Amino acid sequence: MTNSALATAHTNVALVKYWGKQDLEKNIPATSSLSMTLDGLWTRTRVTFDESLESDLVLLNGQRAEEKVSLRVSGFVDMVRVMAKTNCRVSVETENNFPTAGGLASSASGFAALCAASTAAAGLDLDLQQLASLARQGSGSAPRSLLGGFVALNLKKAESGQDCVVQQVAAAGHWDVCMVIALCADGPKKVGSTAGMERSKRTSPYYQGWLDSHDLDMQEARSALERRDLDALGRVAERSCFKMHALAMSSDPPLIYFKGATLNAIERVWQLREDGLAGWVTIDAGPHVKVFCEAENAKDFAEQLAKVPGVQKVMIAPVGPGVKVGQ
Ligand code: 2P0
Repeated sequence: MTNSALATAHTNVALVKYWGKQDLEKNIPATSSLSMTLDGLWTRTRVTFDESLESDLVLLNGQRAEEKVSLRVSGFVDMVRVMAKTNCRVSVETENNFPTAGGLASSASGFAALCAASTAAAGLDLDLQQLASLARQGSGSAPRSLLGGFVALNLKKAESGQDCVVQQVAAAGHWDVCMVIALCADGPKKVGSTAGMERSKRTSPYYQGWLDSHDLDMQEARSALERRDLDALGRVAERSCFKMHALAMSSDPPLIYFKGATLNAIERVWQLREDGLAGWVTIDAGPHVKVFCEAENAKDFAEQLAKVPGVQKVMIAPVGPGVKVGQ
């Protein structure tokens, strides 16, 4: 078996969000989702099966990962070991070129890269949907980072025998758009996505409304994407984002991922839009504001957001590529 492989996966940002699981154990989302893969923000992971190791060794950005992270990585590699019929321990060296666990989808690119590298290192030859199913068990947003461009993770009916299927809805070249990312705080979030989703599912009175209104968001987003209709897709993306945060805020106890700078940035984007600069906000389970806009307007948004009180750094991410595997 090939015993070492390197994979690079880019992060993605959902335009139609996933929030809530229908099956916690298998990590099956309760809704479909639609994302854009981001260029310039990536995780690069080398997995090496090593007979001389007595336990898995996980390095994150050159440092021994904390136990919680190591256990999650080992748990994931256990699934690969079962498939490859091996007990061999691994070293996992992983590097993110952006802040980890702060609402910038590090788990999406992280588990996409880990999935691709560990299966390649184990000599497994999996098709895209098999990889997606495995990646999803690491993180619900990870299958979307296997592909470039605009990507849907579609739930399937139980009788189809598949849980969900990943699909490239449009390639990166389909549309010259960007996400302008305004970093609005430092450090990891206090409540992770899985815990937040479960809390919303259990306690938010709006959870059923979220499920009931989700298909329409997916349909409208797909159609707007096909037509390259920025207004229409931006509008769906904003409403999906704020529905998701309304679920978080209406949970018991409430969950607020926003910081003061988040609200300042939202206000600035909306003001700029009123003044004729077209861009729409989306925010994940963290404080950072991402603005979806035409590539030609990205610099203007970046300059404006850099002046917003509390915004620490601004990045521009065009549409990015899918996962790449090497030796
Ligand atoms: C998304 N998020 O669709 C949504 C929107 C954050 C907000 O998927 O529990 O780390 O590991 O499946 O993938 C982030 O959650 O969650 C996420 P798990 P994940 O992008």
